[in-house]
Amino acid sequence: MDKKKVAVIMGSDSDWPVVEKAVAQLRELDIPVEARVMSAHRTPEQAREFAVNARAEGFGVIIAAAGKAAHLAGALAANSTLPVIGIPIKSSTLDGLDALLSTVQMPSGIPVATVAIDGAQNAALLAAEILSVYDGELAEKLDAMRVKMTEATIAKDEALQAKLNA
Ligand code: RP5
Repeated sequence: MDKKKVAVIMGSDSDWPVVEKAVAQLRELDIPVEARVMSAHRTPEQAREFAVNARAEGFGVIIAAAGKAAHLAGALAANSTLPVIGIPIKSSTLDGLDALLSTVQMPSGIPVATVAIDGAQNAALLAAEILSVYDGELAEKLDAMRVKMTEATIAKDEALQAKLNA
């Protein structure tokens, strides 16, 4: 079975400094990724076309990052039954709260799994977890990451205890 790709769509190139963390995480896990700038408002036809064809093009998950009145994730989800993960971007005077609410408050029937404001790494990890359902090798990599994280946190606690008890 061919490896499914992850699409990382951002509303503007100004979102890239956040979005690149998702791309980096996916690459680290050897997940094929394509990153595009497409906007629900500025290029609605291109966004729709992309979503309609995404499954046939070999994508397994779509990540959509947008700020302000962030309709990108919802607009992509409206045109595809692939899982869509929304990243609300902090690019406005409202510190991303506008994007969070615009992304998370989807009507019943059209889900968007929304991560934290600027939560690019978690978006990538959630995409990887979805793909890992049918990919044992990827599941092993995710399990190994968790073990490393646990060990790192325990080491931080030990370092703190050593400092406090010195
Ligand atoms: C949103 O508006 C984009 O996702 C970006 O976060 C924000 C600002 O876009 P630019 O004006 O910087 O292109 O659609």
